[in-house]
Amino acid sequence: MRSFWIEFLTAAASHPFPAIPGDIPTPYDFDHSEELFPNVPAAPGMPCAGEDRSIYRRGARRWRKLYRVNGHIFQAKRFNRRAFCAFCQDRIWGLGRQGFKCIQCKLLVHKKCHKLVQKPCSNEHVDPVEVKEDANGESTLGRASSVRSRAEPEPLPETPPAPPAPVRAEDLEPGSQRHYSLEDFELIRVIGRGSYAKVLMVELKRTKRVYAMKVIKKALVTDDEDIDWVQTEKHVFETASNHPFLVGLHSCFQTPSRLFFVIEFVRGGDLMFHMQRQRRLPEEHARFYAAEISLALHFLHERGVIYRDLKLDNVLLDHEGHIKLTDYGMCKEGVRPGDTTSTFCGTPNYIAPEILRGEEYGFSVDWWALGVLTYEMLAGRSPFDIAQAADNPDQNTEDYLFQVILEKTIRIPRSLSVKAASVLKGFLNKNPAERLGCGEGAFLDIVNHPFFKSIEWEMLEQKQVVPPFKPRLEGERDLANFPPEFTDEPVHLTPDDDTVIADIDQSEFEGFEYVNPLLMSLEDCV
Ligand code: ISQ
Repeated sequence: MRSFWIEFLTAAASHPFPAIPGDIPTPYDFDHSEELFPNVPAAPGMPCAGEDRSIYRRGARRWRKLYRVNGHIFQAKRFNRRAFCAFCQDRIWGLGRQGFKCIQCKLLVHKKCHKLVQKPCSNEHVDPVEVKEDANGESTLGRASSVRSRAEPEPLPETPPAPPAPVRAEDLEPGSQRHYSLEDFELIRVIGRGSYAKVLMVELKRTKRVYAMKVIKKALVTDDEDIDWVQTEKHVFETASNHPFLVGLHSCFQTPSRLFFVIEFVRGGDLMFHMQRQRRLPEEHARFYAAEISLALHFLHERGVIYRDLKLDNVLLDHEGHIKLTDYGMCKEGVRPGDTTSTFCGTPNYIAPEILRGEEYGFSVDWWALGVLTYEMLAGRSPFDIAQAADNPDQNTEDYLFQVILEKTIRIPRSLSVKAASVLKGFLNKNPAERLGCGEGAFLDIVNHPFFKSIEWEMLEQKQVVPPFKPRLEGERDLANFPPEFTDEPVHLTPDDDTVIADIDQSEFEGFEYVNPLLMSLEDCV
């Protein structure tokens, strides 16, 4: 059986991140971190003069697995209604994605039966799918949007169930489970935007507390794998709400057209924003952030979660300067020690070699990404920046970047200390079995690495270590640490379009509502 992948989340490029040309051997000097980048891009998302485009805000992507058998292109599918396997005739039933559906001829089969299908794919009217062989002799499809539009949506039930009527928090008895609705919040500003979601700063009217609100259009997540992504994000949020370095969830609710995650608001902006202003960080600062991130990753790993999307944009700073990881949509849950998975996903610059090689992988991919991020903090550029790449179109492609990640020996700037160079080499080992954090000693190897010698890990986890940098903030609602191209955007949500809503299978979102009991009881104290 040959499997191949579709790319389906597109990058959301925006701010420039100034690259420092070459590895200039500068003596280690704290003042370097204070230099402001003098250039201003012509427009948001455009590179500055002399800047390398390779470090930008980029959206994460997930490449979808498809299976080719006898001309069919099968995709894992969840069936909400009665469906029968075209091979064994038995019913395909139960929760989850038990079935496979050919995206061309719509043949439905059990996952267990799909390799046995003898009947060739009958569908002639579908455009040929662009297929590219990959390094493993497997094939890669073009962008998912084109493929998705080819596959007809499942016929909807005649009257799609409406989402549960929103219940206003005030209308319920104190102590009972209360759901929120959009009317409970005042929308204040846009603070971020990704491939699927927009993030707003909002106020809960009753308490006047400020939250971040992630808004996702349901029409963009009607595909099965996208719905899994929403579920995963919600589960991981619930787990994350118990750790100081992970953003926690306040509540979830929905309207006919949108899903809303109400998240704790983290005021200090993200590391991408700060790196854009500081060129590179002193080792002391990078050590602090890398150590707090390590604790957050270790917490997730211990609970069976691979984070899979560590990058500067996903590391937020709170008002004191402690980190908080956000965005759990790429996470893989339910991974036990030694378990592996194989989905090709992540943000290109941070994708580990084992993912690119198409190998099964585990928690190792997060330690690789931490290596890339720590390199960026210390060197002020990506380890995979290619000098003169901007002049050569062949070197500006994603395939070329992947080739560099797989093959290029990483050069560590000579300005870095021996311990910093050693930790970078440890995390950026292309062999996951030998990578720092992945061997016998696992997390203890990180804790005991000489680069982290000055870290008092227990104090750090209790937020008892004073952060090296305190974001400048004038008041609780100061948005100075958020990119103006977001905060200047109008905050309104476009009115619902009935024709779009008619195409949404609302049953997919049943049970999305959630209220974090811990935060609720805090609110009751207000
Ligand atoms: C919380 N606070 C600030 C920004 C955020 C961006 C995404 C998700 C949560 C956030």
